[in-house]
Amino acid sequence: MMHFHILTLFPDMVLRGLRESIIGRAESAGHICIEALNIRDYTLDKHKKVDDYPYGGGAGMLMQAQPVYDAYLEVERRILERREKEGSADKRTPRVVYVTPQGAVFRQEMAKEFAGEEDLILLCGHYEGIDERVLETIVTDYVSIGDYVLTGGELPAMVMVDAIARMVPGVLTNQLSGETESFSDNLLEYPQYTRPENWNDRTVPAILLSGDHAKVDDWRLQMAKQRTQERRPDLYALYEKTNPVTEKKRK
Ligand code: 6GU
Repeated sequence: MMHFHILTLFPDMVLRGLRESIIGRAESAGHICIEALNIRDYTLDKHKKVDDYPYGGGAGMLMQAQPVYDAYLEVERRILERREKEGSADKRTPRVVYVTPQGAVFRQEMAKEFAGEEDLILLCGHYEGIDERVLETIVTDYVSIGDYVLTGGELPAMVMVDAIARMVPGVLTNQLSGETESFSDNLLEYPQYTRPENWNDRTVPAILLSGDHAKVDDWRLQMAKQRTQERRPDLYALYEKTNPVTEKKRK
């Protein structure tokens, strides 16, 4: 069972989003566990303040180090206590992912790698960011979900938990789908069709009705390559690098 620990100012937003659908069922089934701690609960400020002005001036407010650090210490304490109780052999210190546009862009390989952790801590920033000193103290990985700016780290954290959780064994009922689908080979998915065979005068490609599985597989690969070339030339370049063209088969 993989444990996600989310440090955020909006725990309800994160939990309500992740307790729906497949990820929600995975939690009910005991494949994963998701907890969210409200950073505001750990402030020592009598007015529950968690932010302040940046030294040197500039726009906006920053999250202060103290409440973030104390929330982190509580998660760390819970993890060690649970591992002790379960007699866990895992001696790794949990990774702490700070979700920020100032990070490496999240990719499928990272999702797979993080899915191998027993515990994963995700830190969501708000306002203009977090005091650098607490980041230097606790963060192991800086990860972004893409080159655009959001108002907070909650949506990115939800994106990452979803992508990571579905790679945890048992979460997907169709065990193959986690492996064989989009990006596992730097290719986009091929087009798919379901009933009816004729819809609005548009028919399903005949080869898919032929029952010839080898031909179907080949058609799907060709379509996946064509679509990747057209829509994601950057990904297609990676595909070609990892799948060099072999000597053409001769008759
Ligand atoms: Cl990970 N966080 C925030 N706040 N904004 C983002 C992001 C992350 N990735 C893209 N924009």
